[in-house]
Amino acid sequence: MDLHADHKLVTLTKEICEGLITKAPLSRLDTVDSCEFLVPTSKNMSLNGVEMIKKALITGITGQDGSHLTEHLLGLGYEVHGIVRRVALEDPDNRFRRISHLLDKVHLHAASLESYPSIFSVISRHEVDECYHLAAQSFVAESFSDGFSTMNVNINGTHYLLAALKELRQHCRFYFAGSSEMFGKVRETPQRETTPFHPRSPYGISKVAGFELTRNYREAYGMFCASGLLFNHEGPRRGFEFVTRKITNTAARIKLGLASELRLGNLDAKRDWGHAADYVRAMHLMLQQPQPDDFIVATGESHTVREFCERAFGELELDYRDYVVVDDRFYRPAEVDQLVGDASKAREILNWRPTYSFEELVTEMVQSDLEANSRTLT
Ligand code: NAP
Ligand code: G4F
Repeated sequence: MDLHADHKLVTLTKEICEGLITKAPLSRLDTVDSCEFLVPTSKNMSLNGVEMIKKALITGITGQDGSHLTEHLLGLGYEVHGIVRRVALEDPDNRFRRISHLLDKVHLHAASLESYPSIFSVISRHEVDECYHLAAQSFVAESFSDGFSTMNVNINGTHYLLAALKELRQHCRFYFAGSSEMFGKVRETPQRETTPFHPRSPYGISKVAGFELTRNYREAYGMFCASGLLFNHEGPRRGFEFVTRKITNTAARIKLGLASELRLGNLDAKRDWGHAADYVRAMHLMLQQPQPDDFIVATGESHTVREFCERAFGELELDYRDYVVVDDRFYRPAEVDQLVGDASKAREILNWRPTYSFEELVTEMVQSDLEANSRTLT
């Protein structure tokens, strides 16, 4: 029996089974004091008045993508669980700022990607149907400063999750947050699912390892494990250290008289920038397919950091050349010069398309930062 084929196994109590057996057009697999049914996974459904609410577990729920994905899944009727790590200084206003509007709707569990027992414990206590593994040390520059932590969290954390799911919930569908950084020194343009990897940073290497682990669990154990090869995606919730947010936030501060210059590294690097709200839809779609597979998610358009600056400062009627200072400190030991993705497979199979243009993305980020910085003045 092919358990991937758009169905999942659910366990029901004997009473509910008895009510369903004669009525539901489902495969009955077992009866003891509970029974298991194969039900379609495409949406939450009601069986004889029993609401089959899907449960999702998100690692990295406090991050940019985690917050957008949580909103998306809640909107689809999911019960959303998230893993958060303990920190010494509790600062909920700041720590949970991206999901502060969702805190009463989600279930948060303390666990660390660095601890297999903590992950095992969360998964053993909650019968999740889908697991979105987004948590990572995600800043490429930091991975050059501390490659060991990056590798430890990004590779072992992925392995711990997969191993715990294999032990406890083999039918849980798994999404791995792969990255265009895996293509690094690109072998062809645009990059496709078949383009060979040539990572250029400890971060990129860790993502190749996570991708291969995910594929191996799919092939070795028949688990539904899919990877998204996502190109850069941004938005007003982007971390301030990433170049887009650094540009929009500093440009807004310059406009308001709160800053006088913007120090950047390589202005000629090219990236395929989309909007995070668009990209989380693709993550969800990947886990609704009949078979697990890997997909590129990209806009197919590439711009230089310089073009991003020009557009962002232009939005505020400023000329970036008057404010941007090139600073060697922000160059990387090995750069990824240009990335642009071919998302035709996602378009055809997932029916996924980005809705934001490059111009709309920059405008939204600049206006959001202008508004936020203006508030600090009043
Ligand atoms: P992000 O904003 O940096 O969020 C990272 C998340 O990971 C945060 O929730 C963070 O929690 C959590 N985390 C980090 N280390 C952890 C640890 N040791 N234990 C538990 N949680 C930990 O990243 P993002 O932009 O949302 O990206 C999500 C995922 O997609 C990442 O895996 C990233 O590498 C990948 N990706 C991103 C892009 C992109 O352009 N955004 C593109 C391709 C792939 P704290 O709040 O506690 O720090
Ligand atoms: O914004 P960035 O730091 O993003 P990067 O390195 O492309 O990585 C992001 O996208 C990946 C997907 O391809 C994700 F997997 C990853 O997790 C992350 O979300 O840098 C973009 C470009 C680089 O070429 C960098 O050298 O901007 C260049 N840059 C120039 N000056 C700068 C700066 N980047 C940063 N962060 N800060 C600068 O001052």
